[in-house]
Amino acid sequence: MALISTSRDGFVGTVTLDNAEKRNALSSALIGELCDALAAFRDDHLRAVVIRAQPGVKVWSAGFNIDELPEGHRDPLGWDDPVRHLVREISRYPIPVIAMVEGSVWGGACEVVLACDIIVIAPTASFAITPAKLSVPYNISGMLTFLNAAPACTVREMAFTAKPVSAARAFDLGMVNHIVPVEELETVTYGIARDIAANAPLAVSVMKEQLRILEGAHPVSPEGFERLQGLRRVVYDSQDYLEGLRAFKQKRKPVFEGK
Ligand code: YZS
Repeated sequence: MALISTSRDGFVGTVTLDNAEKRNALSSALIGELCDALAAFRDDHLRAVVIRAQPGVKVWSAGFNIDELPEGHRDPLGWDDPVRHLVREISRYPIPVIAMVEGSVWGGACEVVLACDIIVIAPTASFAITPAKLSVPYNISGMLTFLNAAPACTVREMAFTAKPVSAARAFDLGMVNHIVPVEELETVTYGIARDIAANAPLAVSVMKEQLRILEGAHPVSPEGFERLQGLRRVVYDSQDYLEGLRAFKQKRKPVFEGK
């Protein structure tokens, strides 16, 4: 069964997340389809891509498919994890990607949206950084996505509390480009997409790559990197990580003991 659908209008492509039953959780299957759609749009030389969910959804995406997280003693968010592939694909994609969001956005999906080039939201949107709810050690480049998208004090509050930030607050903090009434979401989003598509694609594409490289220009020493990986390992080797996964599957609140 297709988990996304696609359409195109002139130089603008659209990917619609289409698995509302599972709240558009980012399974490897859904991400595979999404990456294939992006590749097809790139091969056809489209000039702007919109990623959206079905109109009226309460949940834009529930984030990483928790059922696919490993059962401990393995980095749950390593280099080959599907969410990492998708974030890399969007940020290295030579075409601007616009996230059009109504409804809540959780965890890995929050990173996916914030990795997009332009974000247009309805007042129903909200954003949560959730690793602390599950005891997941978020990966290092993912933390950089958050830091590039929001002030450090906001990232800290969002990461430590795991509470959703409202659409209005996300806009006030500069995390998103536009907040518009839901009836205007498509008009504004596709207006931006058409403006981009009317411009010089080589120049747009190279500016996108320049910004990606400049945003990522944070040197980390080998020792610092190894320290962070070692600290992350303590988390995914912990009892709390297993408890976080178990509690989600059993639909109950986790009881964390810090070990
Ligand atoms: O019971 P069924 O089979 O119908 O399935 C339910 C949910 O189990 C499923 N589902 C998910 N399955 C896998 N992974 C998910 N993230 C996920 N979210 C939901 O979808 C079916 C409908 O879910 P309900 O809970 O009944 O829907 P609803 O009452 O509308 O509540 C929607 C929310 C989104 C509030 C609720 O599903 C929820 O809290 N989901 C988990 C949100 C979350 O914490 N996501 C972060 C996932 N973690 C990550 O992205 C990173 C690894 S990290 O943890 O590091 O941030």
